[in-house]
Amino acid sequence: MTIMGEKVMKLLKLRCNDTDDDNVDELFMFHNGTRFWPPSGTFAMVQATEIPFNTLFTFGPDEGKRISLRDDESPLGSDSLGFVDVSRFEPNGEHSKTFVGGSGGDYTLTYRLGDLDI
Ligand SMILES: [Ca+2]
Ligand SMILES: [Ca+2]
Repeated sequence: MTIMGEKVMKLLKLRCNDTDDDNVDELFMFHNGTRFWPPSGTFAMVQATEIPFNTLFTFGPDEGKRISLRDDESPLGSDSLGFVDVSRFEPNGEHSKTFVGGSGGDYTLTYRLGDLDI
């Protein structure tokens, strides 16, 4: 009997290459449509900075994941800064992708894929 490993994705860092707003964005992120970061409120980032993550997601039966980034514009809602799609069929190791499909800003997500023995 073969014991299968569980495919996992660990977020490593988020880099702000350029903000959407003039100076600072008020960020929050979603994993497959569920808000997960920050735990409450928003996180402020300015151009040419990055923050580390240590967030682990398991794929389970899913073939892919979507990480979405938004910039708060309270009280007028929020702006989409795009998404990063991750497939379980990408090779294990570190990857960096720029958020695409948003209305502005330029952000790069770095993550690692691997197999967790279960
Ligand atoms: Ca904005
Ligand atoms: Ca904003």
